[in-house]
Amino acid sequence: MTSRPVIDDLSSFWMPFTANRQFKAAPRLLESAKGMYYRSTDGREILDGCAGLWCVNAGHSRDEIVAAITQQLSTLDFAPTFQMGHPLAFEAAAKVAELMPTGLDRIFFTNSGSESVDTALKIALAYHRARGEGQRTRLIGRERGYHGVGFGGISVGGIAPNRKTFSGALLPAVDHLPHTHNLEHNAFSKGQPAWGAHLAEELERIVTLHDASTIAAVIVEPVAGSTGVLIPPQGYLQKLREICTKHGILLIFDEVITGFGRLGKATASEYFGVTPDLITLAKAINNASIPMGAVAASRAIHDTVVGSGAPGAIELFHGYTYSAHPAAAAAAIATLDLYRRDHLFERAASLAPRFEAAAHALRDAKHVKDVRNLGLVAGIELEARDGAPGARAYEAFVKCFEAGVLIRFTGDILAFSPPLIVDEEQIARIFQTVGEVLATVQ
Ligand code: PXG
Ligand code: PLP
Repeated sequence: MTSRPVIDDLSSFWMPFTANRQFKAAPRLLESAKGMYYRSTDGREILDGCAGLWCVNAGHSRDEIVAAITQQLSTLDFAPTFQMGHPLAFEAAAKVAELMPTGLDRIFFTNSGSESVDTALKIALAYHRARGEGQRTRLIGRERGYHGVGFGGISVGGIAPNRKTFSGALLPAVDHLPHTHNLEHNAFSKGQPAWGAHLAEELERIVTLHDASTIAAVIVEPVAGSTGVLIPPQGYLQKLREICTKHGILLIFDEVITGFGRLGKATASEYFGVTPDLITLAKAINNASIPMGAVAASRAIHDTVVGSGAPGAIELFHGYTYSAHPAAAAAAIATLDLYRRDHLFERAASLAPRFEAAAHALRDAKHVKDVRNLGLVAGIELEARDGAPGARAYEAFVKCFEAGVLIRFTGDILAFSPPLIVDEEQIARIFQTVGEVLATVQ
């Protein structure tokens, strides 16, 4: 393959969630990808240990998805979905609905996880208002939660640096549950930790403080990804569900990362056997090939909101120009067919024990203070370097990239979430590389 000359002016692109000056001084550029591998502009193959950004679950540049998008763009490039429609929007919604827990089969399309979160929060408020409980406006998130970067998402989110600069402009009526991370009790847990279900009872304390009649919804990631892979303690999500039901509070699972096979089932809701009222989705919904997100709503929520409008009136004043964009919808249909045809969720489930063993083999590696995992996601937490939090994980990330393996890091936590097509040899190589790299990290 011939490489294009590397662009020498990197100044115009203001990069997201990036140390721009540091990056531009020593850039890492990817120019193509196929299956499990990226290729960098310096011609090296990079094994993808994190499915891009937890999103390319079927592996890169899959022919079936590329063909569906190409065909769609030359047939119908764009069509409005405000007071108009196109068939693929309805077909894609039906296919997503099929994979959702029973009853969550009404699908609202967005273009990203952040938009899905804002959409779900707005649907929650609209639902309560349609039922005559418009005073239920308070939203409950969780410390260390990541719900994207919209004002709604950072308000219910719990990652301090994402909030600090904007703290004067966050949504006014928000509270947060405590996070569940505790290495004293749970270090090196395989799968769900035994300790911590009682932390869900903090929701009762918040309900007592504000009164249930003021609370619209609780939003959590069933497995927290972005903050560094926090696995829910056994029984925790069940308890959250019980308390929400008891008080008429909607439960939203943010499944932007866990949706579409990451835990070996279509959703984390299915994996844990806990059904929320709303699920936010994005990323792997169409293998990240075209921006797309969605909210799956229970039929009760949908019917209440849609049933409340006067005949001929718009029921929900919300939507995006690109909601159910034809190319994104075509990509979603092709992707969901591919997941099914190749049994990729089952594959993830059957690889999970091997993945767990390979991750936990690093428990005695230099700097490691925790290893945790579920399905095809794992986190390895490092001791922070004195006075330089995050520096050690950054060094590990750069050295892994140089050694031909792409991983994620956040703070001093390394995160792993390979495409579900990963094989056992590739799993071994990912963690072996990390072990070798950690031995050389300061
Ligand atoms: N909710 C959750 C649970 C997410 O993980 C979003 C919302 C926002 O999605 P968008 O599409 O607006 O980015 C996310 C996104 C990482 C990382 O490795 C995680 C995400 C995005 C980019 C990087 O920490 N999660
Ligand atoms: N800003 C302006 C001026 C617009 O006209 C629109 C949409 O028409 C938007 C923002 C929202 O864009 P989108 O629908 O892509 O979210």
